[in-house]
Amino acid sequence: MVTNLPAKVKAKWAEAVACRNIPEKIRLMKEFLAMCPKHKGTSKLIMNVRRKIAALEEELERSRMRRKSTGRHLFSVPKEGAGQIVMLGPTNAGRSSILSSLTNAKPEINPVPFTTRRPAIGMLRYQDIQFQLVEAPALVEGASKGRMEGPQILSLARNSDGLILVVDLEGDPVKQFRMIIEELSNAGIAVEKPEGEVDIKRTPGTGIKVIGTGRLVGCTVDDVRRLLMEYRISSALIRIRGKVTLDLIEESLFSSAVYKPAILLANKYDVPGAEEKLKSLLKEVEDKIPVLPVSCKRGEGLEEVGSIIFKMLRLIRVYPKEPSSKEPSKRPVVVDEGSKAIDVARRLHSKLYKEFR
Ligand SMILES: Nc1nc2c(ncn2[C@@H]2O[C@H](COP(=O)(O)OP(=O)(O)OP(=O)(O)O)[C@@H](O)[C@H]2O)c(=O)[nH]1
Ligand SMILES: [Mg+2]
Repeated sequence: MVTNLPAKVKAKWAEAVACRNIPEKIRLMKEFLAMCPKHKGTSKLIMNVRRKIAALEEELERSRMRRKSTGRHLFSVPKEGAGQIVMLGPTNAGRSSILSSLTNAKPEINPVPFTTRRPAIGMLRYQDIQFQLVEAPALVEGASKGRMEGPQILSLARNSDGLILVVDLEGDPVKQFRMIIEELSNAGIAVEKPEGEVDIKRTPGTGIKVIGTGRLVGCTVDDVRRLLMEYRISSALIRIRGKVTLDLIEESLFSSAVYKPAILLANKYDVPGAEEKLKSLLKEVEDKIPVLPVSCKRGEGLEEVGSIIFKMLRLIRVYPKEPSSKEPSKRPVVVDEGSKAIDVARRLHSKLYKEFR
């Protein structure tokens, strides 16, 4: 069991997490690893910490490179609308064509590979809300190891609210899908829905609170408090979804793995032989994520994308009403399915939010 770590090892982890200086943080994490007992229950944790160290070392290397050359910088796209959806796929799969079919954006569409070099952005209207679609530059094998701006692309995916994976039925869609999943998984991004999810946010002054739609399994909120105190965390919001055990909460302290809901668009459904390739793709994907065959050329299959995204983000719309008016507002506030009135208040007005508390 993960929870058997000795107190001084937990204290070392707390020290590493609190440290803001990257080289020093790496040193403390390595010290933690050296102290950490090695057995079956800690193997996953050790793997996660090693991954964290590797990511920090890479970040350090990148910032050194940035200082040397001004050409490289992070892609960052400020969020707009009810959710930011990043489109990922190999070159020429048709990401720009899909973006241009679904939104007002006019990215360059071209048979020449690697046409899109910077994120291209458009807004997709769905009923009375909008989603922000972001076409990431093409993902290549080895992206997670640094190839072709891979780390920047994967960090766009990590910061998104959901993903549209794009493969094409002209090439080998199974191979393309495996490549995307492999690169995402190397970067600690999962697209298959886990049984339980934990998101821990340090929030000074609130104490330990467990929120969200999930259920604690085999433990109580007091057990969670005790566990976090061992890691010197006395104040945090723990958002849970699905079935969450104490082990999962402890694991999430060491792992920066995230889950992103995703759909897979199999584009170029119009080409000869597409039907057969789609069958192999469906077999490969099983029911991990929804697959939608589409053709930008014929304008087919894309109508459902908005409603699928809405469902996949598990959103609900709330129509607030001003006390002075009879009718509710026509502009909804969009929040998570598991949200409470306080979350709506937070989105509406920070003053209202403070008063609510
Ligand atoms: N037959 C067919 N061709 C398509 C379809 N969608 C896109 N294409 C063609 O595929 C080529 C690449 O399309 P893009 O939309 O530029 O692909 P991309 O994924 O954005 O590619 P890069 O940004 O260059 O990595 C273009 O020549 C498109 O005309 C489709 O549904 N059917
Ligand atoms: Mg493109």
